[in-house]
Amino acid sequence: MKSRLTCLRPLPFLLVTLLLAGCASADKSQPATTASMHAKSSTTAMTSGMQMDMGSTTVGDDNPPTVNGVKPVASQLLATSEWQGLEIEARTMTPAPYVMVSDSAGAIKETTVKPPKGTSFHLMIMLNDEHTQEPVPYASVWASISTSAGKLIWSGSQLPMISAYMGPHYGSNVSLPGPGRYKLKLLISPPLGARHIEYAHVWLSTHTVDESFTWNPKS
Ligand SMILES: [Cu+2]
Repeated sequence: MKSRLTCLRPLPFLLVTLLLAGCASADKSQPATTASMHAKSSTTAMTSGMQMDMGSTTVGDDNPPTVNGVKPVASQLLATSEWQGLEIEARTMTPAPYVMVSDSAGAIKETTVKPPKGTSFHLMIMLNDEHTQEPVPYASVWASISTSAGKLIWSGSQLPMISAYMGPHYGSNVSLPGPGRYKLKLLISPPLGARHIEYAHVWLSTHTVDESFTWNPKS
């Protein structure tokens, strides 16, 4: 499990389809077009109210930058796993809008996707090289959540997303029926495309993660 902050990491790659992740809260008081690198911001607005098995991590910088008028918010660790040197983290944060960026005949278009009413949290799957802590892109992640009795509650492909504060990850907004114990299943498919040889011979099959977590939102 990585110990460093999950915010303020560099974005070392560009996704072909960029998803500007809604992994922070919009601060209407900040100018929308200004990256106020030392603007007043707070990371104490922990609004998700979730109680997870493995503790929580808050963004620890007392004066983090505000990027494009958006402040960081805390995320909570849901579960961790490891696969051939790949650190797998499931995290949650307050549901937030995100922007789908598409290329339609050369015209780049942004479409804002708001979380549906009743969304429980934004689920983020982080894949990081456990040695370098660099995010591993170009994989695909499918997530499903079931009750402890095995009834499927939610299932979906995780979107490749980027966030100034959370870094590249695979995410979606998730609705649960209420507090309780749930099972989380992840199917992680190999990162496709070219690799430098240090990543030869790893992550060549579909990997399954089975974890459990407790969701206990405060009213
Ligand atoms: Cu996200």
